Amino acid sequence: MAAGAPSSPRSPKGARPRAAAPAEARAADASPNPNASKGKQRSPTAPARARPTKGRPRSGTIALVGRPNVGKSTLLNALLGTRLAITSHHPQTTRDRIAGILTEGRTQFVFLDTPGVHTPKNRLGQRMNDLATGSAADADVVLFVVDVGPDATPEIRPADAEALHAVPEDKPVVLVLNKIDRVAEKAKLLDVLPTYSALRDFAAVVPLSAKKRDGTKRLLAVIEGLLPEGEHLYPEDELSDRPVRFFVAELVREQVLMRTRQEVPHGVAVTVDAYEERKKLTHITISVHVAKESHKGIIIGQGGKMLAAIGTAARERAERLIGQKVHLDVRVKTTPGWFDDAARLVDLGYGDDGAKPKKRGAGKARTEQRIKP
Ligand SMILES: Nc1nc2c(ncn2[C@@H]2O[C@H](COP(=O)(O)OP(=O)(O)OP(=O)(O)O)[C@@H](O)[C@H]2O)c(=O)[nH]1
Ligand SMILES: [Mg+2]
Repeated sequence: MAAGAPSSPRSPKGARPRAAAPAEARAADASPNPNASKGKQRSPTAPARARPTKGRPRSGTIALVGRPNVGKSTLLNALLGTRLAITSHHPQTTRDRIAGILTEGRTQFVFLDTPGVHTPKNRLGQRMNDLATGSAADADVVLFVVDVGPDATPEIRPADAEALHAVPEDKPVVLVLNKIDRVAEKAKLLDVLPTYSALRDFAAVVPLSAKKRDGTKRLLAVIEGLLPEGEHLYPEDELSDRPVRFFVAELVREQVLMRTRQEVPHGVAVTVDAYEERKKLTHITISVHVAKESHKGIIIGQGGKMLAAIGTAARERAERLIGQKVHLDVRVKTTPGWFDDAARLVDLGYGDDGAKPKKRGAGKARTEQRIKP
């Protein structure tokens, strides 16, 4: 995918280099979408607590860290009040560090969604873990996210304990108990607290449901109290440090995650080969890279049906994101074993560039089209 893509979307030179592929399949789709531009609004259910407009500004980075599938990306979206990061029921959905920026009054929250901390099986997995632990080390505040099951059992999963171990001791850490909508007997949550508190001196413990956006206002208030005083890190009208093209690639990957199973989704990478904004239409060419030739047929589907469905759904969401009609051209390529090949990982957007949030005015990428709140 186009992590930190280097130049203006108007320039074809800014396209990520294409990986070599023995064959290509295409699905083009540019039918009109009456809902275009709706997606630019923050949801009306977004946290809307009035924040001070006077006094010293507060600003800082807040890393969302935890094992895969606990709901970090869902929580990021709930805090921002908009669907920025892709989510899925597959573990290891998030592969990059993605900044989501929320400016309320004099306070700016720079949330860093991170990949789930896990036992890596390849270079990609190692990079993902490095991004998570690096973000935790660099951030001002860490939200350590765990999920509670329907029984709210007080046992700590070893994988949770390991992920917490990766968070530096000196960080203010807020323990977020997510998915409380699944717990029928809420009083049981109290039994969970002593077990976790024995692991670390948490700055606060906040039970919530990211999916239902229940408890996010309280979490924002807690975080605000932990943020350092300082000027805002980003312009107020910015929602992410990533350019639009990054999110378009993610939308395509999200469709693949939704429609495929087992090892297929884990072996898929998505790159933007061309991104051209015209007056009334944005032309985008995307490559879906699969790790095995046999996976190519699965993504294309019978008579090209699967690829067409992926293209249509991703295009509709891209149109809402960009606020303009989109012509999306999706190709499928086989790039064997890309997740263990250092050079291929760089080609596919998984180089070292995603490790740190790009600050205001830093580098050429700032000239790329941005998502506005
Ligand atoms: N019931 C319930 N499900 C949730 C909640 N938050 C997230 N989920 C679900 O949990 C699954 C994983 O959510 P993600 O937000 O993708 O999890 P993640 O921690 O970002 O996962 P990785 O990116 O793989 O590390 C999805 O199916 C979500 O819909 C919640 O509050 N309640
Ligand atoms: Mg995620």
